[in-house]
Amino acid sequence: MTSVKKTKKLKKYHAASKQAMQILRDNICEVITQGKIYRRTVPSKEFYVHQWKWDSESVAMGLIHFDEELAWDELRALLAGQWENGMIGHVTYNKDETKYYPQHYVWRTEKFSQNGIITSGITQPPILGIALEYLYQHASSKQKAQQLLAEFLPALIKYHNYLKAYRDPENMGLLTVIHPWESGTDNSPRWDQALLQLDLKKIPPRVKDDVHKNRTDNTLGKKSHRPHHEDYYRFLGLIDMYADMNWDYEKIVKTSPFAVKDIIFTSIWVKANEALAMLLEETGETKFAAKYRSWAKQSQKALSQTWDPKTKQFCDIDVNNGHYKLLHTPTIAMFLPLYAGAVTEQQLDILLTRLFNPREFWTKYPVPSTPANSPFFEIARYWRGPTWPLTNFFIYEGLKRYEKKHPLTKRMARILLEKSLDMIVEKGWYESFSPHEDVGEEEHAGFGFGKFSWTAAIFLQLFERYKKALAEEKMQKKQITANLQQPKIAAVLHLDE
Ligand code: 9WN
Repeated sequence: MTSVKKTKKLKKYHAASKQAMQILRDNICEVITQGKIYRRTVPSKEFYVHQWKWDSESVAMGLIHFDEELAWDELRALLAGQWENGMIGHVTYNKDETKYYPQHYVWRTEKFSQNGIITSGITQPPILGIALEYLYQHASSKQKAQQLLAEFLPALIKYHNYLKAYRDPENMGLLTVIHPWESGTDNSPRWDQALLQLDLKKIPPRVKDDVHKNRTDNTLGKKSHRPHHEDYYRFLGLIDMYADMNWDYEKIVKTSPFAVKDIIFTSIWVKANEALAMLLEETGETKFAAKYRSWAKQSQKALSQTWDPKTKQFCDIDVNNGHYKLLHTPTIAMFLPLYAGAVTEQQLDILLTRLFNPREFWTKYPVPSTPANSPFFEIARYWRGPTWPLTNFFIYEGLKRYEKKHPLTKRMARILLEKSLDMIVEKGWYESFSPHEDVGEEEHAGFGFGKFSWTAAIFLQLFERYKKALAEEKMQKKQITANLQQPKIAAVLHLDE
């Protein structure tokens, strides 16, 4: 790219980053509970009017680039609803809002609420530690950041201890999710097979009636972008079953028809433990840090063992009823072990061949959540096809983690970075995106709800990385020019002698 083109692009991204900041500011909601004010960013005012855990953790990492206080407040509001046992709900509800389905009462979790804050009874991928480390690294005052660590670390430790105790009861290093919503990739084909174990006939009619009468996502949003009714029966059926078990996680993990070792969740868990250990070392707690480093190492090893040589990919594992069954449907999940540093050289070769195959994952706007040539691929339906900025962010970071191990990774990471930014700038601030070129047809645009906080926050983070990459490239160019000039200078000097 010529330097004129580069400058033009930089200007375009810069203007878009201003829009991203505005979206984040506009999506902040102040909620007063028991006399305390909480500032929370909602994913989109069009539908998602509460606080979502992994959205919020990503949003905090976007906010830190222009308003530090807002960034810490975001996590503060999230942690205010943490349960006594350490669980952090995937949704922190605003009781005054009714737009979103399911509403708070569906969960029957009032008795576990803290500070009067009602949350769901399931969690989401554990980005919290990664977000805390990011905020700490980007804080303008190290002294203040140290104080903030003292405030936030106990909650993070409690959350990690909850996950280890209840989601890895076998101590095998792989974490169990008990609901597709916990994985964050709700209707991904990765769960199709496991979900079949929840017999639709066994779901109480009142649960199905509730879905029929009260579901709002497919009326406020486009039906073709959203999961099917049958998915919702199962999503709500599981919630009802767990509420009947009084949210006893030991029992739920043992007996639920949906209990799966999730490789996305576990890959993020590895990074989050590395981050927690680093933060503990920063505060002088070296011995304590070793425990979380060992959890990260254990999970790294366990992830590498989920590789299936037949299908040549990492696999989730269905652990329902104590049977361990690999789930083979190929999805974006297979690349997350890169982020965790759990990939051998041979596996890396295979993964890169699949990632850079235009028929599978390397589309015009990679990386689609389901391979473009898969029989399960549906261009606009949520996690069954569209490209999502957050998963692109993880894959980008994963490729960077391996940049010294394979000549292709650095170049491809750089291309993915630019394609992700272009996708958002060209298609808009949507929830997810068509992996194909926008040729003016609806199915090639952005999908889901608009003015999306997550997309804005990831844009800001990716833009930071883009600026850093440009600066590095400039330095390298300078270095090369200097090296080239070296012999000439020598020759000149020689002549002078
Ligand atoms: C259920 C908020 C959330 C994301 C999830 C995404 C979607 C919720 C829904 O929206 O899930 O949690 O109602 O569809 O799948 O990843 O956190 O943006």
